[in-house]
Amino acid sequence: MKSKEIISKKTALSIFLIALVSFFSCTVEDDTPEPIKTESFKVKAVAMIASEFPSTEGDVLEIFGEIKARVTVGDQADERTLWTRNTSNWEPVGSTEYVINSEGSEVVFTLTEEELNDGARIEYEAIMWDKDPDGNPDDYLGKHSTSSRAIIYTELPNNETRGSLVLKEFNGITLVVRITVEHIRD
Ligand SMILES: [Ca+2]
Repeated sequence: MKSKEIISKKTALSIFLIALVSFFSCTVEDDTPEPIKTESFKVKAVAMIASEFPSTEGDVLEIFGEIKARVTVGDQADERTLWTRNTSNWEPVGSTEYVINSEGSEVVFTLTEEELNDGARIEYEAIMWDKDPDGNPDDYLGKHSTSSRAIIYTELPNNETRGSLVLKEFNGITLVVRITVEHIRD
């Protein structure tokens, strides 16, 4: 009788310990923070086209400069270069679309829900010149940038939003840079 009592006490103790352990493991699991909700955005430099340029320039402009994308959260900025050329590796851009599609021409930014609600912005910018092959100063075509609250892209009905940067600082030349911002949705 006594040994039976000891066994049942041991059993009771084991059950109690198991219950205690599972209680604490449940508590630990409950303490695990919720995964942070994020949204991702792809910014892509798509193409360039010279919508206006004098015939004295020939069939194409000799375009060089830089296209950049940037995400800002408060005073923090994450900037990426989508396209860059200099005076010696310019690209021919005329009245038919020059498709960019080069390495690095699209980048993905990921923002947390908190950053989106705190006013995170998506910006893109282009600065361009047309090379002068005769050794005269190159023609500065201008600099243009746009900036929008990133959360706007999550509220639009389409995943992809088209934008354009128009550079027309130099008289008689208009260069358009086409950009897309895609809100990556599941
Ligand atoms: Ca030129």
